[in-house]
This record gives sequence, structure tokens and C-alpha cells, in this order.
Amino acid sequence: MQFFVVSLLFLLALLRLSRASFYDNPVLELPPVGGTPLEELERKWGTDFGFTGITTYAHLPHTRCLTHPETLYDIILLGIPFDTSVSYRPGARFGPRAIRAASSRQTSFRGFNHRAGLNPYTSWPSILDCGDVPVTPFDNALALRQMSEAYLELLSRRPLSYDESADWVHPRIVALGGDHSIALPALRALNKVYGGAVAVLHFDAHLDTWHPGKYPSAWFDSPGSQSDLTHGSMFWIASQEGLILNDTSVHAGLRTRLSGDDFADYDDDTRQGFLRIETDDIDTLGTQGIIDLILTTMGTETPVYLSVDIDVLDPGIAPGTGTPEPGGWTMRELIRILRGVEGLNIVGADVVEVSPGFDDRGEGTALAGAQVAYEMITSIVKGGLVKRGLWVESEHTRPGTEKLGLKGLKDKVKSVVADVEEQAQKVITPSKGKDEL
Ligand SMILES: [Mn+2]
Repeated sequence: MQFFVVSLLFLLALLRLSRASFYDNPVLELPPVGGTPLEELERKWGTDFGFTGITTYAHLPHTRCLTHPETLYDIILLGIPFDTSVSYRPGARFGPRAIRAASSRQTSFRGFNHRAGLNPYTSWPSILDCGDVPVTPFDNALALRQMSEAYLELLSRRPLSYDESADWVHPRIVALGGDHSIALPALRALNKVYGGAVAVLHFDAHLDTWHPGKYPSAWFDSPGSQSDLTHGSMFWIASQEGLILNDTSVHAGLRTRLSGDDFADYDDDTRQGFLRIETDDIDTLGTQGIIDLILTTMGTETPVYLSVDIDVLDPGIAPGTGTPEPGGWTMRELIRILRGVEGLNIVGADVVEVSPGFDDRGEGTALAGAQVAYEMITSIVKGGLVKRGLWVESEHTRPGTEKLGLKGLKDKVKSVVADVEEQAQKVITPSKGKDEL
């Protein structure tokens, strides 16, 4: 009997030991965790892998905000699946769900943006995915009314982190298009809430400031009709309505063909007050030159609507879009420029024209769209920290990667070259001449 008890105890001890760690390595032991049963459930099952869960943008919590005014927020993702004013390939109505799916590998526990030095999802604001505005595909006049009303409704709500001294009196909406004409209802709502025109920073291969009559048509005889609204005319309409500041707005990444035999489209665009940065300018100015040009034109105080048409990228990178134009920027260049202008006062943003039916099988275009939204959210969150005086640059810089400046960079290159030469010298200098062997 005694032997039996001792054996049992020994067995139990063995079992206990064998449970200690999968790797039998005490360092990997997790500390004991206390808490309520609810906390225990959350601890066990509360996180997702990239591929699990109901699809929201970056696994953010979802509320159908339009019908739940009691849910407060600071920044929201809002799908606007409207695509019935495109001039070529339709399909951007599926953009929001494609961007959400492509954002799956973004999670709050691995959301640290190393380029910006912060994790937007664990920082100060409440960020929600508010789902889509249910827009009619049958009637563009009605759709425009629906989009304008929805945008205004959500923008008018008091933000959760309301703070007048930090200029945080309205929430920020990052809209997922949809075709580019969704920028018109956004601008109408922003003008109402901010009490005046805003500047537009517009990344696009195309101008989108075209007069509706620039599409030659014998049928164009009634200005102000529903057919005026296209994804190439919405900024013209917005300019006519006085929604866009006409001395501080910028196009970036232009490479569209122009109407007719001359630069008349550019002249029209100039009258609407846009500075034009063409795709090719990156070769002469570099990304930093483009960043400087944008910041000099727009400043850091002017309220800015940041609008990114995914066709600003090269169609080799982002083929899933309505009106592709060869010869565009790379995603790396776009990220660099977006990060460079993070100091702008962004009051609203969109990423549009992702049309997943034309995307590659690796969902490259949707991935680019998801990344653009992530960079936008990062900039808005960071801007909020700066406005609150909570951003200390040195605390957010990875040790060893402080900005070197041009001289520092040259010195670093020189020292690397010297090292390589020294190593090479060792390799190619034989200890004995061939003849001596
Ligand atoms: Mn566009």
C-alpha cells in the first residue's frame, strides 16, 4: 500500500514536471495570471490571428455607427461602396470589403508603425470600423444624397476624446471607396462642420478637376444634371461649390493624358487653385523634394482632406483599379511621401478606386489600399499626440537609427566603403606569391 502511494506521488510529480513547459525551459514559463472569469476568457480567446475572425478593418471593433449614435469614437473607417459614376471599369463597390480583407494582418498587438514610432491601435483614440454606408446602385442623385447625409451624420457626432485645446472637436473619417466621386459628399460635409473650405491633397494619376462637358457628348446640354457627377469631375463640382481652398491644394502623381491638343485641362486646373506634382517629378525632386513642396504649399495648420486614388501607383503594383495608367509610383515611394507629410492637419481622408475584380491573385491593390489607410490613421493619431504636447521625438526613435542628415549619411557610406575595401584587400593579397609555392 505504502509503495502504491509513493508511486502515485512520484507519478504525479513527474506529470507536474512534464507539464512545466513544452520546451522544458523554465524561462518560457508564463507567470500565474489572476483576474475575474471574464478576464480569463478574454485572455484565452480575446486575440485573433490574421486569418481568424469576422472581417473588419485591422480586426477593429465594429459598430453600425449610423444606427448607434450612443457609441462614441474618435477615428472611424467607413466603407462607401459606390461605383456608378466611373468612366471605364466598374467594380470599386467591392473596394471596402477587399481592403478590409487585405488589412487582416494588421492587429492591435502587432500594429506598431516603425516608420512613425507608434502603434495607432493602442494609442489614445477610440478607432472603430463603422461598416458601410448602404448606397443605392440605381440612382446617382439619390446615392449622392445618401453619402452626404451619412458622412455629415457621422462627422457631426461629438468625439469620445473631445478636447478643444487639442483641436479635437470633430471625429476623423477615413473613407474606403468606392469610386473617387465619394470625395464630393465628404467635402460637402467637412465644409459644413468646419464652417468653410478645406485644402485637398490629392494623390492620383488623373486631375479629377475636369468640367463635366470634357466628355464630348451631344447630350450634354443641361449643366447641373445628375450626369455631371463622375469620378473625374467631382473636384470641379467641389470647386464650383467653393468647397476647396484654391491656393493651398495639391495634386501629386499626375500622368494622365489631357483633352484635345493642348494644356487647356491644366489651365482649368490652375484656375481651381491646384499645384500639380507630376509622377515624373520624383526623378528630379526625389521623395523629399515632393514632401517639401507639399508642406510648403499646405502648411501644418490648414485643414486638409487627404484623398488617395490607388491608381497613383503603377498598375504593375496595383492593377485592380478602374482607370489604370502605366508609369506610376511604387508603394514604397508613396509610403515615404505619406509619412513625410504626417504633420499636415488632416481632417478627413479617403482611399478610393480599389476594384478587386481586376486585382492580381495576391490582392496587391487591396493590400496597398489597406496600407494607405494604416498610414493615414497613423498620421492622424500622431497629430493628436503632437497637438496635446505628448509627442517627444527622442522617445520614439529606435536607438541607432536617428536621422543622419545628408552629411551623416555620406560619412556612414564612406566608412562602410572603407571597411569593404579593407576586407577586400585582405582577400586579394596572397600571403605568398604564386612562384614561391
Ligand atoms: Mn481619381
